[in-house]
Amino acid sequence: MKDYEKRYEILRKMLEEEGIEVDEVEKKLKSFKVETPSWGYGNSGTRFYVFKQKGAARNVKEKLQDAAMVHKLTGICPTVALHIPWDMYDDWDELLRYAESLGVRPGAINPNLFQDDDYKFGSLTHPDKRVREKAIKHILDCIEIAKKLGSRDISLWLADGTNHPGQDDFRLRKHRLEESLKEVYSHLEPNMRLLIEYKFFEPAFYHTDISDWGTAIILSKKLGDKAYVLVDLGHHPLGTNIEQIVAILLDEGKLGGFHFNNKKYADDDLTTGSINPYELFLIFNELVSAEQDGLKMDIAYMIDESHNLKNKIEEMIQSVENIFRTYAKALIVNRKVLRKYQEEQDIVMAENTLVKAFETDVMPLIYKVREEMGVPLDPLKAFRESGYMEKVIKERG
Ligand code: PSV
Ligand code: MN
Ligand code: MN
Repeated sequence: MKDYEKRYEILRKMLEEEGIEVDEVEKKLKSFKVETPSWGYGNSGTRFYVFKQKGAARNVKEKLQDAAMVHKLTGICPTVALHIPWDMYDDWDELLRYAESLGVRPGAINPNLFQDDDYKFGSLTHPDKRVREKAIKHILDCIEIAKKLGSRDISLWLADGTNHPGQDDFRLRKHRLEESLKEVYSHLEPNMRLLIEYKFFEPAFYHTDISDWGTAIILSKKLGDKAYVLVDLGHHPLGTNIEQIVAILLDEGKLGGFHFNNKKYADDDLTTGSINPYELFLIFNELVSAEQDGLKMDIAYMIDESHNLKNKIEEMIQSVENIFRTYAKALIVNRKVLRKYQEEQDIVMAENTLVKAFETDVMPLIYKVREEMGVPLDPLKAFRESGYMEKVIKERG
């Protein structure tokens, strides 16, 4: 890797000859940020079994430590999504100071409306007003926590749905949901945002109340300017064209955030970019295209993964790497040429323009950016050499 400068010069020249502004690409890469999830650092697994890992974070402070390590090595993960009550803490000011002392900050706050007997038949959609009020109260508590921590976004994923035809009335549930969300929305601070996450099934197996982006955008449009849609890459039926959904949400000004992961079958939460890297590229292609066309967008990039088999910190670094590299590839798409081919209906060359960027080895660009950011060129290698895991295994047991 030491000779990356030579590779960098060759790549830079090649891109410049194509008319790509390499300085601009590097600037974009340096300002890219992706949030990691606290729940990705603790022991978790499938409903079949949790394989406990030595040294896995046991509480919110340890999760912040691990997230800070990922940020230290990658330079692009300064915030950590928190999940309440999993990350409940009795002194938020102290926790905020602790996070800052590690070099990170709390990011999106994720209410938990699925681990409580009361939510068996729904939370914000529940037929019983008492349960709906309890769910609303929980989100309002999360808004208070967000205010204390200086977090802007509330990421809302609901498990609400039914398992059996006839179990409840779709439209009544929709009305209850809208009413509950309105109440929640009215408590957001002016700078805060509600990110509405959809998922087509699971844990509900017949219907889910917010099953798709259509439902999520309807809700966010009815609520107002502080409500956006959150796209989790694992939450669509197989074969769904996610990049098209992204394009439409961007065009409507309603894309608020991403939960990155990858799926093979359902909500597998596998390493981002590990199953279908080209799909990830096509998604970033839409994001970059919209940005370059001057669309107003403010997107919270977040990872939503929790791993049962791989070392959690290594896996997070691997995901961050895949995301960063794919973003770089989308940044070097020759958009002028692509537009020209599109206008001429030269389908083969239009497609090849995308494939060319996708197949370009952008690592020299990334090494250059990392060098200038003062982070290791190979974060995974640096992690393995750091002794961090050995240290926390000793400390945490
Ligand atoms: C459940 O599907 C889920 O993975 C959603 O994607 C949420 O974002 C996440 O859990 C945390 O609540
Ligand atoms: Mn998610
Ligand atoms: Mn999920």
